[in-house]
Amino acid sequence: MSTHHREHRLLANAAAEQIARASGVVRHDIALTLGSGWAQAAGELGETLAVMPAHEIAGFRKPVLEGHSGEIRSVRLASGKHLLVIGARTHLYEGHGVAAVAHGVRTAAAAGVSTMILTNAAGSLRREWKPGTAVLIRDHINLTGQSSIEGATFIDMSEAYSRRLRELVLEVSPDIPEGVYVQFRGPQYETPAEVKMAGIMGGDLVGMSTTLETIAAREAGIEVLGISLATNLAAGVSAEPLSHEEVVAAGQAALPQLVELLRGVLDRL
Ligand code: 8IG
Repeated sequence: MSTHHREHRLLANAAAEQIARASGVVRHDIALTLGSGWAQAAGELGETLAVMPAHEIAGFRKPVLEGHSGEIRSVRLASGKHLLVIGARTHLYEGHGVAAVAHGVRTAAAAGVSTMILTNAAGSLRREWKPGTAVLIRDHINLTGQSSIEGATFIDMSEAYSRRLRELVLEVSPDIPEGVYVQFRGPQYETPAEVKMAGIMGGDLVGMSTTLETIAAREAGIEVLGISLATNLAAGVSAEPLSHEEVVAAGQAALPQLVELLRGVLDRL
């Protein structure tokens, strides 16, 4: 194992220890990363045992985005399982590197998590997915040109987004559409030509997160469920220009359905 590897692991272990100390929960079962628009769901999933400002936990930073809570929360679910809610995500476009991006997942792994739910807000290539539509991520295309792992680590990605977990979501929400999420580095939104390219490649959603976290989770042996909230039609799909305010507003309007979906899934895990 490389020195880098060991440093990342040590930082994640330190963070997990802080979380265990603050919450009194030695091992968490499930982690949930909340993307833009999903933050408000955090308090509605079970009994909160502890809330911590993420920047007080090793390796996390203050969120730069409206729509991210910047909190890490330990929640006891009705089932008795322990959920770690990560309301702080570092994006590749912030420029802190891939290790910062993967830190939430590595912390979840160090906290004992075996299932990771990654949520995000995304642009949609499908006109029929109106702003506020939740979409199950079936697969991804990583266009960042980067990976969150290093070395001769040949992780199998043939079912990166667990079929078992997707089927479970379909039990809760039979009409939820499925799509392929394409991650661009950002921070600029795509040009219409780039969106068209993503579509030709087989993409349905465009965003700036998730794929590098999924890779880190698969490396750690964690089962991944990905859910996007389609908050805008991608550039060129609609005549409207893109705005972050639109994203936040669509998230707010969709919140009750998102909470219901998450609760349904968490109940079955
Ligand atoms: I919300 O249209 C949201 N995030 N790359 N493109 C990219 N990221 C996004 C978009 C979008 N909408």
